[in-house]
Amino acid sequence: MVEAVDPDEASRRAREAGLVFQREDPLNCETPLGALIGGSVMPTRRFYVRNHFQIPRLDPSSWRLEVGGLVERPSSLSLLDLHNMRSLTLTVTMECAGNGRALLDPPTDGEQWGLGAVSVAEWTGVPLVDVLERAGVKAAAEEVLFRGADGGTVAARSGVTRFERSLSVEAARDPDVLLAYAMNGEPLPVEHGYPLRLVVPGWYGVAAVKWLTEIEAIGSPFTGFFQVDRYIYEWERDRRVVREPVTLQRVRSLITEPSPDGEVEPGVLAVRGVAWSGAGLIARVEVSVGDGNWEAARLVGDQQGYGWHRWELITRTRKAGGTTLRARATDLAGNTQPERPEWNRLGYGSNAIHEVSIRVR
Ligand SMILES: Nc1nc2c(c(=O)[nH]1)N[C@H]1C(S)=C(S)[C@@H](COP(=O)(O)O)O[C@H]1N2
Ligand SMILES: [Mo]
Repeated sequence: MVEAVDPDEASRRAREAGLVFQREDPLNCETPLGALIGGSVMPTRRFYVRNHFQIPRLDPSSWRLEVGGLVERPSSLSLLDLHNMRSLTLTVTMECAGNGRALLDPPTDGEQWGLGAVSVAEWTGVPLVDVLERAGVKAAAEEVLFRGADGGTVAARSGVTRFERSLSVEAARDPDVLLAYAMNGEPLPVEHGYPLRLVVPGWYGVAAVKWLTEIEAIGSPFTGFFQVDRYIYEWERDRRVVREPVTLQRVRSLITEPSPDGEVEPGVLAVRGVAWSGAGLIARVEVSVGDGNWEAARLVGDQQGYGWHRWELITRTRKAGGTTLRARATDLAGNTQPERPEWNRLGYGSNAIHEVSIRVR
């Protein structure tokens, strides 16, 4: 196995940045809600971290990306080779499929994420399709498999399981899927996949394999642990369990201001937040104050690429005392947030309407 980053070192950095801890080892922490507002990207040190295993420390001089399997021209690319290829920079929202899991009732297994397992960054790298074209994916290939350098033991599987995920050849050929080596204009930090990670715009974060070392074109559907044992919705529909892979981020908005349990002055009330969806741009965000009607919030500025859309509603407080703010986003594909999260056994895609309690003085 490769050398691991000292867990104390990684958690000290996360603590200094004010991240909210789920677990120290492997390091898992979320962005504080109030930090989600402000810019169109999240400063890198405050970007949430989701790791299944210890963080591998890869040596950039010996690191290679092996491209093989069902391809005409297997290759081994160095970082310099990748830097010398066409680059693309995209603003992309990353969200863990487990974001909001703590709101599920009854609780499910898995990290009990609040609502901060989401962030936006500007990612720079080589379009994956360019690397696939160079290698020449054979017609017999069905999927492209991405292998990270990290691994460990997992439930009900023997030996060491690497972090591996696949995409269909069609999804992998999307011109915006990146082999990213930079985040917010700097080399990827070790927590976020140094020296190379996949970024799949619109998809839940699990697709974005960090510490990438191998790409393999394969002829049948991949059945690894993180593909079929986890990151699967198990919905109950008509008394039957339906299994469906976790793919696109479900539409969601978050209220970032005022902060939960905050106190506000009577009179003018500014409600602000962010909204995003993997299925398309945000069409509208509506806010309700107390038991009031839904009011349309204003979408602020342009949405940057696949980043989130900031929104605000300037309204008035109704009366003194406790009240509830709710925000509901709808995307251009017509998806809207449900009143209650749709419970599923492994607790993914919990995107119910965000509710924040405040007190009017
Ligand atoms: N190699 C590897 N890649 C990984 C993971 C991992 O544990 N190992 N976690 C995935 C999950 S579930 C998420 S949500 C994102 C989180 O990326 P971040 O830590 O940069 O926020 O990385 C994905 N890529
Ligand atoms: Mo995730």
